[in-house]
Amino acid sequence: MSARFLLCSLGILLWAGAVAAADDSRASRPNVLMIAIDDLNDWVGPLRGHPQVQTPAMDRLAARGVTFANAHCQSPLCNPSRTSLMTGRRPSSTGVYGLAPWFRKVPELSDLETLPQYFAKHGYHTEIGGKIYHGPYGRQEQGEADVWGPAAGVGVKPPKKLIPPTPMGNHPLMDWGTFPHRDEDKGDYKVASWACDQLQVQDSSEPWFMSVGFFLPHVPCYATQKWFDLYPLESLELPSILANDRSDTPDSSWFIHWTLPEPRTSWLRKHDQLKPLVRAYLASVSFVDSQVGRVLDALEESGQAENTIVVLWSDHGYHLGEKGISGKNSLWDRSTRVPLIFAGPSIPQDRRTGQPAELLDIYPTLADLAGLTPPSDVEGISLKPQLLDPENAIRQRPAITTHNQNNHAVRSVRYRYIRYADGAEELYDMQTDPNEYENLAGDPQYADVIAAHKEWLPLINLPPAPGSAHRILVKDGEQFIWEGKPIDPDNRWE
Ligand SMILES: [Ca+2]
Ligand SMILES: [Ca+2]
Repeated sequence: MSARFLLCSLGILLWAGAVAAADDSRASRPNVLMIAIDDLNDWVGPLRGHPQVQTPAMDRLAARGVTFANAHCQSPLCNPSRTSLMTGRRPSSTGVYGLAPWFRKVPELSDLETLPQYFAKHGYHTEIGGKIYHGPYGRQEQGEADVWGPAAGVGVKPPKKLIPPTPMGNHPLMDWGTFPHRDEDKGDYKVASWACDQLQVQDSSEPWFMSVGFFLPHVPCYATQKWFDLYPLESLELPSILANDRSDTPDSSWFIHWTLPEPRTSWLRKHDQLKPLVRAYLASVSFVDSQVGRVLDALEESGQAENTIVVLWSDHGYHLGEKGISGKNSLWDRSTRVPLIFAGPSIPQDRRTGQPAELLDIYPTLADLAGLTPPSDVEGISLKPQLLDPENAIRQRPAITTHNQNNHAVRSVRYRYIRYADGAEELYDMQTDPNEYENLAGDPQYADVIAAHKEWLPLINLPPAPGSAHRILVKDGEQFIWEGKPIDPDNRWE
């Protein structure tokens, strides 16, 4: 027998042993089904953010698991929120604050290991369908996922916009209402169909990590008539909107969303569009919930539900008239509070926690739940203690949201503290004032509360990453500059 043959045989034996060991560990790993929803605020059954909202699928998921009732995004905008969640880094640690860049284009960030890549490294088959990263970012790129499903999209659209021309250029996405079409022709329906098909054929001998991202209730809020019928206009309840609510918020609270295509409340009122927007948003939420339901049904039918962790999240919240605006880009609960629900093996059923949680925590939490050691350099904290003991496990760290350099919100169990780049502050007692009407920052009796929250402000605050664009605010000396143009604070358009 030649030495070469011996070595070769030994090699095969070692290789076979390694494969067997890997197979053993693989077989015990749970699958992960991550469902993302775009621009969905707390208007879902489990968070009770709107008294009339109907989301039976999310209710069903919450009944199977744990709802984080005080979960917040890291940035109130698609790209920075998703970049943070998927890379495990705060916006202030990457400088990704705007709708651009795609982080892979930034030399210092290009090698970051994303959540699916981390699972792929540990033997998982990975799939991404619909909106997980912002826009076209990462789509079909080698190494981001094993399988790419359909892109997210609106799907069928009406021949022309359904609402009057909106300010700031009548953006084509700024639209809402119903028109004759079929649910089957919507982008989210197609994404759900893809996910259902994939769940049917997933190999049960290999763990998989599937990300499914829905587009609605992102504008345009188009839904078919049946979803509008759930919310008759006559009985529709509007959110609580306080007149002059911004009289006690600093100028910087305007600077961080200085000019945007999303109409302000004054425009909505002037054009009788507040109720139609609220109704269209609710209809879109119920439609997208039905697509979540289809995916959850497919998971049940696949026979793999018992060994699959499900996590559902939204990338940030949405104002529907509160504090003078529609849209996101603010540091209040309306923009930052998001649904975050986990269900699956070892997670107790029908429980909730009011401990603060961050979308940043999803990365280490999923790793932890899969029995893997979370990477040491991700900035989130595993939520496993809260998942195992939702009512009692304290999370020391508050949830921190960042919008552009040096503007942060710190949300604890009881308070929301906001500090802007120019030092301006807000403080709300969320227990006595859940709508954040009264800014307590100037009241000396809250000095200790402010000091305690200030401790948590991020120490690293990078300037916008190279290639940053869209919704970027920078401060040059005393001058604030929005999207490249100096802000004139006296020329405020409310
Ligand atoms: Ca979004
Ligand atoms: Ca106020």
